[in-house]
Amino acid sequence: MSQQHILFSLDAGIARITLNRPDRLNSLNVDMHMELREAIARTRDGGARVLLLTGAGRGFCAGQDLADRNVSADAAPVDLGYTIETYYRPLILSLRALEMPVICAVNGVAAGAGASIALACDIVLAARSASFIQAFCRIGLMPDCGGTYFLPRLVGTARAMGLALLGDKLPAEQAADWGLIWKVVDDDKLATESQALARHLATQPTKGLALIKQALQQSAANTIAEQLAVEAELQRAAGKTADYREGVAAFMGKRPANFTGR
Ligand code: T3D
Repeated sequence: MSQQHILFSLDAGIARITLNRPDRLNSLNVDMHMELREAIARTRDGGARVLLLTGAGRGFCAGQDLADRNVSADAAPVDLGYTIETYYRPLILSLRALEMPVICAVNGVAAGAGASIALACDIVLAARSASFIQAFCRIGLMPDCGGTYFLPRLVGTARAMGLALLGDKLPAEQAADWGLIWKVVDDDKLATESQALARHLATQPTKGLALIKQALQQSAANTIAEQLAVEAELQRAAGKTADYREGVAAFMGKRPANFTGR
């Protein structure tokens, strides 16, 4: 696959995608979207048990590449709905649907769609110097890529409104304090900590983890009765996995489990 704008590797169950346009703070253009799409498909189909997403250079992702648009006064209006539908919506949905944990290691600023992409991941680690910016309002747009879905659910409506209407920089530590992300680590520890987390998750019961992810995603729209039904259905599936048998056998045998992801 082409790797002009991203780097992709798959090794020992760990798929790794690095957004790689550091001189543009890894902002997204169409080619990058297409490479990402292919990398996520290879992650899904290639036996990976965890995906680790990060950025090259000093930024994680500054959202849409604004130089990719002709918005001069005499140009025809750009149909942003088209680009959202064609590129961003499938990207967010594919990350959410991956049947494995997706770790995001936010190595620097995450702005606009870059922030939303991070929030679409399952476990977000950020470098202490990183930040999150709902930059959309600064250019007359509104949060997209699930921003209006993730923000109020993660930090509540008051903070979501403030972030989205003001576009202020939210430092990583405050993002963790507010519950927007999982954890902050020192800058020089981000690579090793995120890799260690990926290594750990790649040895865990992958199907069970995928079911946890699915259940928590579904809970956002469900009543307690509906969610109990979801839990029953998904637990039924978990109970049929080889890793469930192995987990119980290992517990009873007082030995470490050897999960295969099946
Ligand atoms: O269009 C659609 O399809 C709709 C979808 C929209 C989704 C969106 O994401 S809309 C939001 C787009 N993103 C932004 O508005 C953020 C723009 N960037 C910034 O505000 C700042 O760059 C940051 C706050 C993220 C970081 O600031 P700073 O001072 O650390 O870096 P910088 O100097 O601004 O940026 C470094 C370089 O990257 C610079 O290029 P240069 O001057 O060195 O040649 C800058 O122009 C470039 N860059 C940064 N962000 C983008 C970008 N180039 C193109 N597009 C960008 N988004």
